[in-house]
Amino acid sequence: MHFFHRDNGFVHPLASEITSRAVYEDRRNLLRLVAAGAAGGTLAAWAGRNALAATERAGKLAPLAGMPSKVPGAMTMEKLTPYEDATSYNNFYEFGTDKADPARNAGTLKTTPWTVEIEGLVKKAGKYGLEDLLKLSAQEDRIYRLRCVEGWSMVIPWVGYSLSALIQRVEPLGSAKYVEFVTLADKATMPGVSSRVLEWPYVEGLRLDEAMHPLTLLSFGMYGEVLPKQNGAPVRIVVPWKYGFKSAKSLVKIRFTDKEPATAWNKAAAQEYGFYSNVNPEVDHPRWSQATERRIGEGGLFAKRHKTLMFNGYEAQVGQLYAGMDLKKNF
Ligand SMILES: Nc1nc2c(c(=O)[nH]1)N[C@H]1C(S)=C(S)[C@@H](COP(=O)(O)O)O[C@H]1N2
Ligand SMILES: [Mo]
Repeated sequence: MHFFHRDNGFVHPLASEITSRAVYEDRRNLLRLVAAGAAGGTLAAWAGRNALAATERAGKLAPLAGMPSKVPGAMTMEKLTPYEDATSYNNFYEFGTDKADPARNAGTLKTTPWTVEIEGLVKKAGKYGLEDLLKLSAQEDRIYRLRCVEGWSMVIPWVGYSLSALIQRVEPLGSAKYVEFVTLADKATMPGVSSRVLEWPYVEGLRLDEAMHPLTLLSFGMYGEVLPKQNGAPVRIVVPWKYGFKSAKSLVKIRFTDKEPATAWNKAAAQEYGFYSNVNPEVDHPRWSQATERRIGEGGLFAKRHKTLMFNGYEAQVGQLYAGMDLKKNF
């Protein structure tokens, strides 16, 4: 980001309250078929799942069942990014700055046991084990666009639940206005943490109302399986209307504060990466336009670029959070 030039191309049905086991299974099968490139991500393709079952990818990771989300806007029908692309073209600087580094190097990440510490302006501070977090709320499938500030995008079927479920459980104090996300920085297992590309640990943050928005996801999986390490196992944040770097991976701490958190990319280059970092085609990065994006998996250099959408296409859901704000100043 700071170091890279603009990416220019080179390189359902609604769930009923009680969703049956069979529906979960069908949904997962669809996600796998799509991941294998065997289906187009449409319900029509879903209907053909049995015929295509033989092409199902051999699951390398443990399945993580989710039910189709009921949160408005959480299920784009755009074609999913192939699983292979979403798990081999990554930004996770703790494992190196090359797009292929996380897939190559993240095998060393030890994800069990794992705890997330809740601290700061909150009643129920403490360490929460992954097993408890997994059960805290019902897991949902959510298909979100992911737009990286570098000018590329993907469509990823995540599994998780609204971060608001966790926030409500831990009871923030009235004085809490922001949420800070701190991610793992372990020199022994993360080769990038010895470099000075960023200040470690990687820190991100949201305003409390942004963190409480139902689209903000606490994610444990993707493509119907537990998160691959390169995608931020075992638990990460996904904020679909903001540039990808706000979606912090491999979370170890969530801190409630009354001050805007100092975030990793803002500390590295404040004039380029603001606290808000809402996807906005009208606010260019100082070194490149943000008007369009390259969809990963669509044929590289010769594929037509997509128009970038305001708030990454989630304006109807999140626009109200920024009513009256100058989005050019608060970039
Ligand atoms: N801890 C941590 N989280 C991170 C990053 C990182 O370098 N370290 N990169 C961010 C960036 S720039 C993007 S675009 C997304 C990429 O997520 P993905 O690899 O799952 O697509 O992760 C974000 N979360
Ligand atoms: Mo990114």
